[in-house]
Amino acid sequence: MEVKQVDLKHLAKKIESHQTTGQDMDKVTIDNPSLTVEEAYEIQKMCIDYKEERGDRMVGWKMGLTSKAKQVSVGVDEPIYGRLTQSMELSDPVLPLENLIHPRVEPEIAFVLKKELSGENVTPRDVWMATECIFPAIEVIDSRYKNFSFTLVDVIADNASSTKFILGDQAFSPYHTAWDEMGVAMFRNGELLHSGTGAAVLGHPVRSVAMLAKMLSREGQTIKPGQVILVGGFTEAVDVSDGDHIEVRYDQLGSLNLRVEG
Ligand code: OOG
Ligand code: MG
Repeated sequence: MEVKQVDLKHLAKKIESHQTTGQDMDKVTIDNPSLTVEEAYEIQKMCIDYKEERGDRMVGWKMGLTSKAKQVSVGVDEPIYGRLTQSMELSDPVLPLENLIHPRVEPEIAFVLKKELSGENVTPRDVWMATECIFPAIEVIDSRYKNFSFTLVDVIADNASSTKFILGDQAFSPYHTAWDEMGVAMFRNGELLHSGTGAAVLGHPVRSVAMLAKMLSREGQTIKPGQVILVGGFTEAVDVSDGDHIEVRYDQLGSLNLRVEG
């Protein structure tokens, strides 16, 4: 019997076009139930190659589904990673809705490294020795799948729903505060929707960076100096629509704001 080979390139082209045009699509696992996690990461990488061919540039990584709240809300119970590019970074606290499908925002922090991190034995101590600074951050995710519904393989292939992110202007020393104890509170139009602490992210956000290095080592990849790493949402994400104003207050770091415009 002939075994049908999954055409990863074809799937990557398709997903990447939906990422660019902001049209929703059926889950890739519907027509390709045998797709593996490894193949999904290959598709993710190919999508970024297509973006780079058009002049975009990779600037870092994101971890996703590192908190229980996030895992429960999307029904996928293991951490994943995605790739961040230059065009995803917002330079002003304004989110244009053009080419987005059903965006959600999450309170995060981002590590920026001064030294390369590699290998499957990376520890929190290694991460501290390699970290230059930490920023408060907001991530905007937007699944390309209908109804924001997916399996583990689908969401990996769709670059872990990566869409936009913004970092605060002020960088902080890694020793500024205890990042697991740091509280965040997320407001939409003045209403408090979610709050949590850094401990929600794998017990301590530093563990998310260590886990990323380990996951990348399986693909022979490393985290490079200067790369941004979003550690994963501290709380559930919130839906946003035209005219919304998001404020995230971080203990000891100030606030980040995002205005949503149609
Ligand atoms: C997957 C991406 C999750 C996070 O911070 O947990 C994520 C999704 O929820 O669509 O970015
Ligand atoms: Mg996130």
